[in-house]
Amino acid sequence: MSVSVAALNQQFAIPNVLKFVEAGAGVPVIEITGADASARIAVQGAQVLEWQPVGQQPVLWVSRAAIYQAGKGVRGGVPVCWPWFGAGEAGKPAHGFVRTRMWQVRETGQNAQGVFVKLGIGDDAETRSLWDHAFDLELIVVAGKILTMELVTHNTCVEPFTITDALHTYFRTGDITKTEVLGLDNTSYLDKVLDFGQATQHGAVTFSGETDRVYLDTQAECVINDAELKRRIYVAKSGSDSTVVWNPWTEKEKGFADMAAGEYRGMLCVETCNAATDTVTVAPGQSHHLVATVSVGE
Ligand code: TA6
Repeated sequence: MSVSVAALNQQFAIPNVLKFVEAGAGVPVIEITGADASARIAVQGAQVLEWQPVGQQPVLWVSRAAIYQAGKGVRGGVPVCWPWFGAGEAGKPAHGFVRTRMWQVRETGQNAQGVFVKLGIGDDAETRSLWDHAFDLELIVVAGKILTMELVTHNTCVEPFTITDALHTYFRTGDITKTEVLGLDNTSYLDKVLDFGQATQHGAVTFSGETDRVYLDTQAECVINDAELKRRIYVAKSGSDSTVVWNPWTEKEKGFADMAAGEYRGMLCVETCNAATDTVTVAPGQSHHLVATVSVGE
């Protein structure tokens, strides 16, 4: 059940700081203009779309061909992948089912770190037909000088369940061929481009073709070194044992109707997750917190 933008503004708007707009039919988006940063968050999928600290260029990437429609995730920003990362079982959606569903707005406000929004979603007959567990899932976003995203899985049923999950963050870069990702040196990874063959990272991750790697058993902060824009993006994390690095390059880009030709050169994903063998089992009544903390520096 979707709530109107007018009703959302009535209950959750913050004058001159936070408002709801319609980005497409049935696609309400939160627009934040805080003292330290601006941001946009789609209520559908609890998908952070944009974050731009004052004085910085936009940090997240969204395709200029992105499609804003009910039931479809936006190409870019931070899709929430849950309760599985990657291809599901046959007939089930890739990256789980919460990124295309309408979440509830639960709270908005301001604190010392910035403007915060809490969104939530629970199980229903449709989700149980895809994944037969009771749950409550929350995303808490704080947009300020730093962007913090916390995905909280609550197990509200009587048996444990096991998930994989991701904050699938798309970052803007000046030129992917002049970009490197630091922090994964000597880390084992599964290379999706080579049929998930196992390999070890040596030095920085650089890009000269399709890159799709699941780095395992790593809690490291990653640094995106953007030589073109002369900036570094720091991606710290907790509650995450995997990091995925992805760029579709030219061929895969062609396969996305919601990605324009050549856009691969200006983006990359560094995803904060628990993927592949890095699964998370949540006991009844317990919770799991997946946190990504993004900042920008020289
Ligand atoms: O995280 C990398 C990846 O799994 C790629 O293999 C590619 O499928 C990408 O996610 C985007 O997936 P999507 O379902 O959003 O098109």
